[in-house]
Amino acid sequence: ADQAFLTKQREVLRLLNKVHEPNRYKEQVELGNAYEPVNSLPRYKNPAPVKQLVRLYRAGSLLPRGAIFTLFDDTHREQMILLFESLLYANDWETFLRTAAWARDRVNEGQFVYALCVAVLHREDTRGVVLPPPYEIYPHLFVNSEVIHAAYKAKMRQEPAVVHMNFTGTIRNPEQRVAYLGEDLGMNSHHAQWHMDFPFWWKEEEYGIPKERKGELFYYMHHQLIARFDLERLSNDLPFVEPLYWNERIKDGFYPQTTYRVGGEFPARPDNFAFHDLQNIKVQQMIDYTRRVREAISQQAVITETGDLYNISSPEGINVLGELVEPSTRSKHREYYGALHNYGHIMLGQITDPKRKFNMPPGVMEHFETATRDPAFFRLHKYIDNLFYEHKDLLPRYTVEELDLPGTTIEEVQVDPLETFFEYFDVDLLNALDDTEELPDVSIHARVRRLNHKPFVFSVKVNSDAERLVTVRVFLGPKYDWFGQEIPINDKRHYIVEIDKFVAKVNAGKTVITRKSSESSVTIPDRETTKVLTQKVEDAIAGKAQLTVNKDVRHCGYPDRLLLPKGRRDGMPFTLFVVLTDYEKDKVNDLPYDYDYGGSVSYCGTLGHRYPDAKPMGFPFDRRIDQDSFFTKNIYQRDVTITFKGSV
Ligand code: CUO
Repeated sequence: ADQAFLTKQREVLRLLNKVHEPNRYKEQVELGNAYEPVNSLPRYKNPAPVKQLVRLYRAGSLLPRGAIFTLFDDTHREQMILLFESLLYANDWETFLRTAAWARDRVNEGQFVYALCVAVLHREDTRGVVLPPPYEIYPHLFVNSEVIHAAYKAKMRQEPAVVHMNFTGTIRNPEQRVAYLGEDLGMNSHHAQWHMDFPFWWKEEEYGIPKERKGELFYYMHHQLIARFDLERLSNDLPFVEPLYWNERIKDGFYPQTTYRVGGEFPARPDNFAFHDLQNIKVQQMIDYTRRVREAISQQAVITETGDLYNISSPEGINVLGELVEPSTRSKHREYYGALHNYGHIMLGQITDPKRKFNMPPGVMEHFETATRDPAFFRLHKYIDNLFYEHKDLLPRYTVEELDLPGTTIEEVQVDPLETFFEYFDVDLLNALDDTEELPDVSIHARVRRLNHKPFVFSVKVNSDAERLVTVRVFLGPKYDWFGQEIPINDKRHYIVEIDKFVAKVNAGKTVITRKSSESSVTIPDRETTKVLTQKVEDAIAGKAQLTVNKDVRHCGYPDRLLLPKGRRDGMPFTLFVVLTDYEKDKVNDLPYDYDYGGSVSYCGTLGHRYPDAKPMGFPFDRRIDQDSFFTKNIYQRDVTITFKGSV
């Protein structure tokens, strides 16, 4: 890395370090104090947002520092977007840094972190800059209250500490058996980063940064999260998730036992609680939106703002539907179809204080960092997912011509033994604690239990009549349901998770393709800690070591540890699928082997390139399946067993 890049990386880390502490870094403070954004308007490609931001700041109308920021609150979000746009429109790095240094001590820290992270992810001149993991920026959103209290105690006593964290609840709550997934740090940080890469509030034309197939990816990534949750449930003798509905009670309550840095505990929800009208969102409205979306699906056309009908029966229809339901700024008719999914998050987040009588802080569902902790998250998304499948199920089945890859046969698939286990992981809590003049920092970590698996290799033996490039698509699905019945393929497709997707060359004759679990296209490895990252940058700046920059570095990505579901102690049968398709037809970007960016393309797409697969996401399991004609010679299935090797 050159010095210019190292400076950027260092400044970004500083901006995000102990962000709740003002006056942290002398140079940045001076830079911020000396900067008058409104006197520097020509430094911005579009000066309107920064002008408006400063106006609100001077009027004292910004969300105060210390207050809880939620993206789902319109005012909070609009202010955050003003800052994001100020950062995005800064003409050069200098202006970007000055703007950020100015904002760091003046804007609410939640808004600041969000805007800064999204800007760093999208600016051309910060490509390759690595952000600290969200659980180190905001430990409060990732660990429970008990841990925070213990950490404070340790700091007061000036004793380094490792605090054990338990999953929320007790064994009397069956849902707790899968809390290890919903509360997994890597999973929550994947989800939070995904929403930073694909914000629902993104203005493609204005920013000039397209987010192609964003609506479809919203459907697909969340569908995969639920399918993965379902496989964990099955591994723990729990039935598949049931969708919720607006006029039905939510059977399982949730006690987050998590606390805000300032502002108290996250609100809890008792068992069998009903949805309530909020001040600005009514239960009946949600029912009406649902009805309209379902009408659009059954007619295969949505009504646009101009009253026209927009056809959704083509393979691109799912993208339009995704944008309608999330909704994104590209919703074909925001008024008419509402904001089914986003409002769902708010309805659940505010369920226990719907009239805001008690001024309770936002619920876990109102932050992407915490949403999956609540089992109702998966129920909300199952309900949304079922709408998507109502649509997908109206599309014609793939024909044999679409499925087949003539001349190519998978003869055999071999895979190492699949084994999972629990391990410990320590999270640095440094950012959780206040700085005090008298008390220096001591090392304090939370020790969490998390799922992992033994690395494995699989190999695919192919017989081909010619040399060709093939896309290899690997999936895993359940074999039996909760009742022990074998699941027919047309039902199974809903619970099939993607394991990998890559390009390989097959020769005329026989070829053996081998691939490692660590290469998977859905996952990323553990994120680098702030400490390690900071040290590396300082060493590189001092000329003591080299720092290699990966311009395609991804923060979004399912944790590699969770690639496999837990399985059972006595071995749990699953079905492994391998599908070969013609890469010449699948390729999108003009590069050799298009699936190589950043490692997590299947769930996270790419930043700055088109989604690298022309097929509908989830192909070929996204549509109805006729089991008699589905298994062409390039589609292979076999049983595999996942064995859980025990607990720490
Ligand atoms: Cu990711 Cu609902 O969209 O949490």
